[in-house]
Formats: sequence, C-alpha cells, structure tokens
Amino acid sequence: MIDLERIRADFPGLAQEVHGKPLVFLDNAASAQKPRAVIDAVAHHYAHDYANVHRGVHQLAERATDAYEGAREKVRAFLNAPARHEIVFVRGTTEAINLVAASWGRHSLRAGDEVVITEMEHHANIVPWQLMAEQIGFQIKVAPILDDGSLDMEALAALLSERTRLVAVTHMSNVLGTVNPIREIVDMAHAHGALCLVDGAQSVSHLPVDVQDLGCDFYAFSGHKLFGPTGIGVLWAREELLEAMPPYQGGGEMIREVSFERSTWAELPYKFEAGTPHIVGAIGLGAAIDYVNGIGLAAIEAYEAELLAYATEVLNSVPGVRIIGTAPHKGSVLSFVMDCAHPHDIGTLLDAEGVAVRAGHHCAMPLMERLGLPATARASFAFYNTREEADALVAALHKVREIFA
Ligand code: 7TS
Repeated sequence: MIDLERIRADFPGLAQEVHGKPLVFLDNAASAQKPRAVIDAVAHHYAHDYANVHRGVHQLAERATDAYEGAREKVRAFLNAPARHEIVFVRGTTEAINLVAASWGRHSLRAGDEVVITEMEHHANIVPWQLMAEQIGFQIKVAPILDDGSLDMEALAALLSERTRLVAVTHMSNVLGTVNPIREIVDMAHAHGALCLVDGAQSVSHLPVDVQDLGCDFYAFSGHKLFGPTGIGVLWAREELLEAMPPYQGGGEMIREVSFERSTWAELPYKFEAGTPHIVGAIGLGAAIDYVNGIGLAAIEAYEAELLAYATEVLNSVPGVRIIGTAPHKGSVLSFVMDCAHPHDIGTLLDAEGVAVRAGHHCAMPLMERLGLPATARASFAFYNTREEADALVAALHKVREIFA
C-alpha cells in the first residue's frame, strides 16, 4: 500500500507554491523530484566521505570507492542483473545508447545489416543509430504503431529477417505511455539471431524490471527519472557483449597499461568508465534505489494503474480534450490535445494554476509526424501524485476552455 502522506513528506520539492497556488507536479516523465534520502545521501557524501575513487590509498578514497561500488551493487540487484561488472555507469540513457551504437555498433555492424527501431522511440534511440549508419552504411527499419499507440507486432515480425542485427525498442513510451511486450520482442529478435536493446528511461520508475526475465541484451536508464541525481545513468549489458566491445572513450580509469605505442584495457566495467566518474551521482542513485525499494515497484505499479485510470476518466470528461495513446498496457503518462488551444498555451495556462506539465514534441518528432500533431500537452504521474492533483489538472483545463473556447 502507498502511504501518500508519508511519501509526500519525503519530497521537499513538492511542498511549495508556484504563482500563489500549491504546486501540482505532473512532469515526471521529463524528470522526477528527489526524496530527502537522496538529497541527504549526496550532501553527506560531499561533507564526510568525498575523494576520488579507485586510486587512493587513504581513508576517504577507500570510503568513496566503497560507496561508489556499493551503488553499483544496488543497481545490479535492482535490475536483477547476473553480475556487478555488467553495470556501467554513464551520464544517462542517451549516453548509454550512444555507447552501444559507437562501440558495439561500430565493431559489429556492416553495410547490409539492419537495425530495427519503432515509431515511438525517443530521439535518444534514433539519432545514435543514424550517426553510426552514416559511417557504416547499415539500414534502419522502423516498426509502426497502431492507432491506439500500441506497437504493431505483426508489422514488427514482418520487418525481422536474417539481416536484422539489433532491435532497439523503448520499454515504455514517454509520449503515449505504451508499455511494450519486451519478452515477446526479445524472443522474436533472438529467433532471427538479432540482439535486443531496451530503452528503460521511462519504465524503471513505474514497473519492476528484471533483465534476466526480460531476456534482453542491453538495458539503459537514467537516474534522474528514478528520483536520483541528474548526470548519472546506467547501461547494463551481458558480460560476453561487453567483453567483446571496444572502449567507448579513452583516458584514465579505463586502462590496464599505457605506452606511447599501445594501451590495454581495464577489466569490466572500468573499460567503459573513462575519467573520473560521477561518484556522488552514483551514490545518490543508490539512495534513490533504496528509497524506491522501500515502497516497492509492485506497489507503485498497482497504485499508478489506479491513478492513471482515474486521471484518464476525469480528463476525458473535459469537453474538447483528446487523449493521445490509449494502448491496453500503459504507464502513467497522459498526452492530450484540446480543440480550443495549442499545447504550449495549455502548458502556460496550467503553470499559472500551479500545474506543471510538459508541452511539445517530447523529443519524439517522428512519432508526432505519425500522429499528425505538432505537439501534445503531457501530464506524467509518479507514485507521489494524487487523485486530487488529477482533479486540479482538470479544473485548470476547464479554465483553459473558458479562456480559449
Ligand atoms: N528515452 C526515453 C523513452 C525518454 O523518455 C528519455 C527522456 C530518454 C530516452 C533520454 O533520457 P536522458 O535522461 O538521457 O535525457 N525523456 C524526456 C521527456 O520525455 N521529457 O524530457 C525528457
């Protein structure tokens, strides 16, 4: 069960007014607020245990290294990854996918190969493949969506062939909320000898993730959407893939030996962590994982399903509102348009009422093109949001109608 009062008290950012109105924070798909436990873990580490990791012989270096590697173990357990050295700390989902494209992609893909993505991908799972395709000459194929925002599984199946080397797909759409059937997609990819990369940017904060159960080969997510700090994220990949992949960036931390003639690489995961990492970011992410585990993702998923059903119902009661994305399996994202106002005007007017939403193309321009829309307004919910906040959104939308309709 979700104890909303206690949970909301854990998030200092939620307890404030904007424009003289209580803040209603419904922009969680862009980035989530931070619990006191994360803020305190970051502050405590900087105040007491701070030093660079892996290289010092002194007490603080040892404490910092223990905390940083402890965070890696928390991530491993969170994803149920087989091994801690398969967890690579990166800046976020974007860097994780760029790492896979630049390292695995450059090393393994050839002209004539195909990478399959979907129509609902964020730019972070489109552009890295385009950059690499320009250099190598492989093809990018795009699996379409159905009108309700589900992935067209038949069309996806028809796209796969012996040329397919990778299926790169989002676990949950940041625009439509659609949760994709990853296990099924992985099985389809593997049946063609292809790998499967999952963009977990949106999913990790809404549903339990078990990479062994999903069966995927790469999984990427960002700390900041999981109530952790910005600038830290994770790439998980199977050990044999990481072993075969060349380094992504060169520098300190990632080497075994360096001479001017040649260098050799450190063991996993350090081969992919060049330079001083975001030590305190990783520690903050570990604290965020502890916090989320304290509530439990199964409880979060169940609570948000109810909240989404309620918010969908009340949003549908506003005349002129059309919800974009009505797939049967959805996370708590509500994109919508109104017949009387542009999404940006909706966003601005909602802000005046204290309601924070995002308006725009949500870094999914090809999806917007498919939907025939320049933009949507998007309310995205976390476990700390309430029915009363969904009501506040709807009350504010009635004001939008009064002004524009
Ligand atoms: N993939 C998906 C599905 C996303 O929603 C996002 C960010 C990313 C990748 C990139 O994550 P980053 O942490 O590396 O930036 N999505 C959004 C959004 O919907 N609004 O702001 C950022």
